[in-house]
Amino acid sequence: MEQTFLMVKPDGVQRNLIGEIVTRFERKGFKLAGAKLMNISKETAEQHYQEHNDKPFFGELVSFITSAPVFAMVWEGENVIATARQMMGKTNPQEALPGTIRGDYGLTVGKNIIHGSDAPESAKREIDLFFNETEIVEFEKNGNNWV
Ligand code: FUP
Repeated sequence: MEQTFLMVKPDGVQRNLIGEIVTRFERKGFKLAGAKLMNISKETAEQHYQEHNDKPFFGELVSFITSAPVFAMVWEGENVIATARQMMGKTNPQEALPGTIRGDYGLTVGKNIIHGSDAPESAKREIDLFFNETEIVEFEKNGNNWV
């Protein structure tokens, strides 16, 4: 089954949005396969955002994501990578539609509440960067057969 890496960023954790965000993905029908509250090291942050390392906002990005705990998650389900991106909304919360997480709760592009992998390759890379094998739980869920 397809998996994606989602992360409530420091602003989302500070604003008590972990529960709200988890609820949205649960209600949609996805299955939580791993989750932890953690501080990200500078090295992990730089690896995570490696595609942006030549951008002017790279320094700010790394210092923001390491400034306070994040809530890292692995979610599972049919087409979860693309669907989670739709549920998050556009990168800039000013362009994100109401009903999306960034559209409902975000104000600026620097503090946009949530991260989600954008493709199968980045999902695999990001899951491997943040989770070891024992932290990903394989289990059957009663009532999940309808999806
Ligand atoms: P997304 O995949 O939607 O998280 O967006 P990107 O990978 O393009 O950007 C990663 C993060 O960089 C964003 F969440 C916020 C930050 N960013 C800026 O601060 N300024 C920009 O102009 C673009 C992105």
